[in-house]
Amino acid sequence: MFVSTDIEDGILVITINNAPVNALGAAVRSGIVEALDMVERDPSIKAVVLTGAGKLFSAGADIKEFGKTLIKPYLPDVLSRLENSKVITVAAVNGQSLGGGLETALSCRYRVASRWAMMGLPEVKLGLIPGAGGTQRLPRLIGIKEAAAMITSGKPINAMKAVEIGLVDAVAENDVVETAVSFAREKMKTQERRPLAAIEKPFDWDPDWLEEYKVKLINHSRGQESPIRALEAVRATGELSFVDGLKREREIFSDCMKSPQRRGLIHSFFAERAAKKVLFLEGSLPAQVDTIGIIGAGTMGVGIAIACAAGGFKVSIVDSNADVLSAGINRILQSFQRDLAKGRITEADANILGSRVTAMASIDALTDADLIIEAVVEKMDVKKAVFSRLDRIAKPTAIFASNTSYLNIDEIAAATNRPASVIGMHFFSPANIMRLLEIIRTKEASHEALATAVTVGTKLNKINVLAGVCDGFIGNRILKKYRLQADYLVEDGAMPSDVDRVMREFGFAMGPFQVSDLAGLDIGWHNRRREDSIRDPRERYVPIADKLYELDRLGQKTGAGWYQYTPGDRTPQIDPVVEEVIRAESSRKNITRRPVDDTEIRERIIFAMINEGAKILEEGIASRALDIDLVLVHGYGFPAYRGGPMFYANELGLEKVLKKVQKFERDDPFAWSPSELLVECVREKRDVLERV
Ligand code: 3H9
Repeated sequence: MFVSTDIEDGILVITINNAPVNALGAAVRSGIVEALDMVERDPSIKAVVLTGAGKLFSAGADIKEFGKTLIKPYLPDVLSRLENSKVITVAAVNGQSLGGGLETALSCRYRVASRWAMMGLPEVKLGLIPGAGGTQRLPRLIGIKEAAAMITSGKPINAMKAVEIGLVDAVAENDVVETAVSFAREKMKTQERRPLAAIEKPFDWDPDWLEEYKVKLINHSRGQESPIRALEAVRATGELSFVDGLKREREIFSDCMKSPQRRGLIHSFFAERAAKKVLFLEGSLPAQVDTIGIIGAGTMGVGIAIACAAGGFKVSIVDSNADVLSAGINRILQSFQRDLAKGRITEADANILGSRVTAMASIDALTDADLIIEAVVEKMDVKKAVFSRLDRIAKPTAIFASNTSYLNIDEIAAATNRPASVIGMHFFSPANIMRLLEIIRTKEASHEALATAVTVGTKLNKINVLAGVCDGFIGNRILKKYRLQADYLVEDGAMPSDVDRVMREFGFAMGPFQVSDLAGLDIGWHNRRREDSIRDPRERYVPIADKLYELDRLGQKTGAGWYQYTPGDRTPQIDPVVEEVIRAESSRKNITRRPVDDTEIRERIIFAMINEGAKILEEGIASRALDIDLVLVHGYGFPAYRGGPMFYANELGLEKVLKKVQKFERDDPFAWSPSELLVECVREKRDVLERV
């Protein structure tokens, strides 16, 4: 039974019951229509209260139906019937009400919400726009400005905000359905409110404001089309009748449904959900973790500590340098105070969070930690010394994790007598904000240790991706190929600003050279020095970044790097000095600089990422293509609307990708050896890059 009904003294309570999220699939839509038929047939029914079973009202349309033939009744028609019901209708919004779920609530005459209800129209995050009247009804209810913000951002709002802006009529103190029933009884006595469809246009209709908003939105959307298309539909509320506005909304919705961006974003949505399921760990019991020890109170250690405290763990943070430790603790406490000032948490929450964190001067104090995360300097000998010390002092059941970004954790694990308890937990900076967590499966890691990291990561609200040991794991290994191609392109004839622009046009927030200026050229320099001893002599080496480093051009922090900056302004400006360094380097290597067009820039960088991703799969470093996509989207700014490099490769066609890789290989065989998996997929005409 996808929809149940219950008549209580003239009030029909309709409950959507479609676990896990009350999606509005065909059976639910039919169920609502049947319930509305009851209202038509039974004159004793004077009002309808519509709610959801369990914790949610409804997560909206059933995303699994997208791309398939649609089954009647269609949601817009169902909602039009609901809106035109001859009796009073009240939505009892018992929990999350998203997308079509909120559109359903908007088609009721009144809305009562529980205190924990969240309401939003997140369709743009799926590459769509609301397609069941949301763009037409919401602005008529709360005004064009609030509605445009909700619809184009996709962000949900809470019940307090909803009542403040008039999205809901009341917030229930107790049971929301009982409150909605009483509310309906009250409203039965008074004159009924008009349906939203009957309102001519939003009360704050302002085409000039919309135009300004659109300009900001285009700048902010980085090539993602759905927010701009959604605004186009919102605009119809002031320019067209309700009926024609609905038609406009429908046309745009159908356009978006066919777009590759919709496919990319829905791939990202399901990939995130799939990341919660790590098949080979199913059935493995995680260890009980109450206290997490963190070694190192620098930027990473501090971020990890904030995330762990927010995840409900007791945190002991250690640094042998007393100044660093006290600065670290201050930064942790300040971060809770900032959240308090921004209204994200209450004072009581801030105090609880603060009380969870303890500063320790020595590793030796971590005797009762259940999980210990090391975040010290990236030097193998330092890390080995830390782990060997831990081995002596930590309790036998403790699990050790290294936050290294590159180093061989098998080697670190070998410095202990319990390698099965050693894994990697590679956080991304700032660790309390970035959602990605690479969990590194060392050669001897026990399932218990890995399952523990997954459970802790989930409590920290991270997207967990398992990766094997190799230089840079998934993300930094692919990033290296990206960076190398960017450097080669510059040596061959492009300028950093060309490469950065093409990557921004592809959807990255910043190009590689801008990122380098932001991070600091010293980071790359140290990393290259680390690689000097392991770099294959056949690899083409571009020393331009070293030359800039030697000129003390460390990026934004020194006012000059790949670009120059005027004080107090982060806008990168092209610098003739850099162009001179680049030209001199090309000439020193006898490279005849040539025009490099945008397609070549894009393909060399993106195809290098795809080829490396395929190698990572073929070697078993990642077990699923979607894991690689998640890492690049959530850790490296790959545009989510392109799905990630592996999804994008499938969309382009693997044969096309392989042909180009083989063409590039002719110029630089070492950089471009094609992945065997890629070759195999093309040979076997498999259109999905996945090990089978
Ligand atoms: C829309 O409404 C279009 C309309 O405007 C117009 C139509 C004409 N459908 O996330 P979780 C599955 S577009 C189908 O892990 P949580 C999900 O895949 C829709 N399935 O739980 C997972 O399945 P599995 C606009 C869905 O508690 C399971 O439910 N709505 C849907 O962490 C649990 O999900 C949205 O964009 C769905 N709509 O978070 C809301 N939603 O177990 C999308 C979820 O097999 N949903 N599933 O892996 C969400 O944001 C979160 O799921 C929610 C719960 C916050 C609701």
